[in-house]
Amino acid sequence: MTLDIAFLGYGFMGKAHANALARLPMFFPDAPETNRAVLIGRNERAASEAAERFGFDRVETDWRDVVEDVDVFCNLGPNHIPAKPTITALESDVHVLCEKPLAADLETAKKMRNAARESEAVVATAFNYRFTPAIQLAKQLIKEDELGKIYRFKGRYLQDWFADPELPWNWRCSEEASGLGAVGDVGSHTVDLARWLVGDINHVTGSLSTQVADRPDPDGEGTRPVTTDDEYSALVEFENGATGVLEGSRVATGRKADNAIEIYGSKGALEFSLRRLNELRFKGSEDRGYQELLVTEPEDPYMDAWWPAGHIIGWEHAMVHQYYEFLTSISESQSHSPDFEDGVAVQRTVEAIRKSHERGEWVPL
Ligand code: SOE
Repeated sequence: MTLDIAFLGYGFMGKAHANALARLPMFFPDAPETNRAVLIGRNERAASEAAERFGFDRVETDWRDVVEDVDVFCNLGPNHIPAKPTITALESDVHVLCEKPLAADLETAKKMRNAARESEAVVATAFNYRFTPAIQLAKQLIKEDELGKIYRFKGRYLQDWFADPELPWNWRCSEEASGLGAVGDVGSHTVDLARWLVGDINHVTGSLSTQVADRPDPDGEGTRPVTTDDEYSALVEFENGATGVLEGSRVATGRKADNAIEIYGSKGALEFSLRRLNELRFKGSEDRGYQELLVTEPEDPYMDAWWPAGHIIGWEHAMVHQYYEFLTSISESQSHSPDFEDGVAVQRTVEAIRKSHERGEWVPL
């Protein structure tokens, strides 16, 4: 079986996803075969250049001409684009992988989730950090009860690409196009890891702030208002009684992609940072302090596919693992995790953080 794949979008995510598909057959020979069939983009010239570099057969400028005719549709565009092409693809049982957050708002995300429930297709929300080997090992340790009862989760994702007030206005500054700001973008990843590793969240309280209120208009003189948040902080309560502290920013000067978690349980604890993504810091019940586990042994998740132990991997490898799991779910007619139910749960959580900010009180989920 060769799966014909269409991408909508060819920016950072288009490049990362195309790289993952290109690497997949070399390192995971048992993965279903894929063909990078169509790249969809409104600007034909730019899309054609990207298609050539990313290894796509052809370009289309209108998603309507494509999404029902391929086997897999990957929606990698800005947050306000996703709903229609995704729903149309699902109505034809075309498998869909959608970048996070699922949509610009919860109602739209639910429509996408409902379309997935009605469809025979396999769906994925691209919470790629789950597929980092050290995070997979964290999940295993929690499953094996090495941490005992989990008391607390701490998670942060800090970036600084908006710290310069002269950065021109872009779609992420617009509530209409982006929905939420930092809380929806980097916050989605932290909420997904919290839910996946600890469990469902049932109460949140939080605050948002916009540090740079106006940015230079990219199309002319003057400035345009920023209607999304630059940073958020939240406290959360999990159904199982654990508590959590979450933080995210795109104006955290000096922090480029500081995605980190800490989990504390009755027997053990663990710590992960994307800055040292091949390592998991773990303290088991018999350990006096933390051990620094280098997660590159052949028995570590996904690592026998790559290099001999100690030869580290990078951010992009998790994207390869994500496609390995998603495409294998398709070939085995099984559901994939994270799916659109997870996408909606995360969207509900980040929107509840915003509601809590507006109301000044805890919000139940
Ligand atoms: C920008 O903040 C961004 O590209 C996010 O949208 C991604 O989800 C994150 O992985 C990297 O940074």
